[in-house]
Amino acid sequence: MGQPDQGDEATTPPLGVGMVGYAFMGAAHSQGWRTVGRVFDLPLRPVLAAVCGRDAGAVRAMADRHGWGAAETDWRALIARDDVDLVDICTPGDSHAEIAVAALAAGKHVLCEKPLANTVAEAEAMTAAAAEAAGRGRMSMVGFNYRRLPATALARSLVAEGRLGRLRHVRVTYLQDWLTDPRFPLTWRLRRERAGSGALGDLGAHIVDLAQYLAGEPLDGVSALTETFVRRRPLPGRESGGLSATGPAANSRSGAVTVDDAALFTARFASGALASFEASRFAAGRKNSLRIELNGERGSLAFDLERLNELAFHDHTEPAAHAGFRRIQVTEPDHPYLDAWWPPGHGLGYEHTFVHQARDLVLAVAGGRPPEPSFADGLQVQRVLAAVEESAAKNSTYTPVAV
Ligand code: SOE
Repeated sequence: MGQPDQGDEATTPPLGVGMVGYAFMGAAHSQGWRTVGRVFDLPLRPVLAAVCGRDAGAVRAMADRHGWGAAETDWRALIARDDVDLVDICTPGDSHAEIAVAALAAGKHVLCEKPLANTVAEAEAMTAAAAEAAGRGRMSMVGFNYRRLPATALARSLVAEGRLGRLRHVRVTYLQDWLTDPRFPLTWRLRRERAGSGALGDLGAHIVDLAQYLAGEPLDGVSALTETFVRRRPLPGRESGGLSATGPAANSRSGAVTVDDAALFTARFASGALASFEASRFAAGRKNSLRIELNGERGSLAFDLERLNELAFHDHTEPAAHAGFRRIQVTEPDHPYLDAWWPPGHGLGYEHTFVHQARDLVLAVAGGRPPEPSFADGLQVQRVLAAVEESAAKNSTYTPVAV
């Protein structure tokens, strides 16, 4: 078990990684840690030291499959290991704060999956711990991985260069459809005590961060609607049955869904630019569809995760006769991250965002430079999510149409 070290073992110091959690994000992060040293020349050599999960058999199998040197069943034992320098938290949100604060106190660097936490209070505690740890040279970062696509990184540079001019609009949607079927069981993502919120925290966190990152400024306020379309679901581990002539197979044991299925909100940036956000798990036919468009006085940008090697750019300063959105293939060596990969025209994928995330964190740790997005950035997103839930609960701006 264990993996051949990446990079030149003789001269490149190791950076021992310990990961807590081993499901979808655990697999994606493993791919990133395993690949990054084989693609990028780094000052530190990531070593997949240990992975932690409660099920001993499952975490051992995962360690074998993904090349982790050891398997642990207690995250406290993992952060105590001398061969772990950086703790990567890939668990549901209800354990982010406890693990991150303990890992930082133990002198480890920390990467924490999004959203940073399940509550603002937890995110504040994590941010305070991260600030204290930074004074000891320990870095911390939140895993908003969609910042690390070449196309979104290019979009950020174009906005920062002023190619859009004064921003007027940002409109962004993040749509999935895995909950459309009412028979999907009541997994942890549908329980507030585990996930903190539903589509809002899972998908909405990504698009709030991405919108603020690309705009280069924070949101100032929101007005929101949220909805839970299916309020009870079959408990996991029971045959939910298939659709039959009489509808979903009856299942005597079901539980309450305690999070949102969809969140829609309008918002205003500090500069006065207006924004609209939509996050849903009921957009039938949309599997992992994130689309964002920015409109400024001098131009517009549009990105579609389903065409993630492309960026659409419209230069509004060009004569109207031949202006319009042009499709930039973001695969040139001088585009972000691309010089380490393939020749122009050979695209990347979703998994490469985790390789780039690992690269940027390793460079920050080696350079002693706090990475972005920081825990403070994650806290700001958490505060936007809390404002969305408060607005939706107050329902204050919702005006019924007169009949
Ligand atoms: C939700 O299904 C999910 O896995 C998110 O949790 C991830 O953050 C996103 O990248 C893909 O979809």
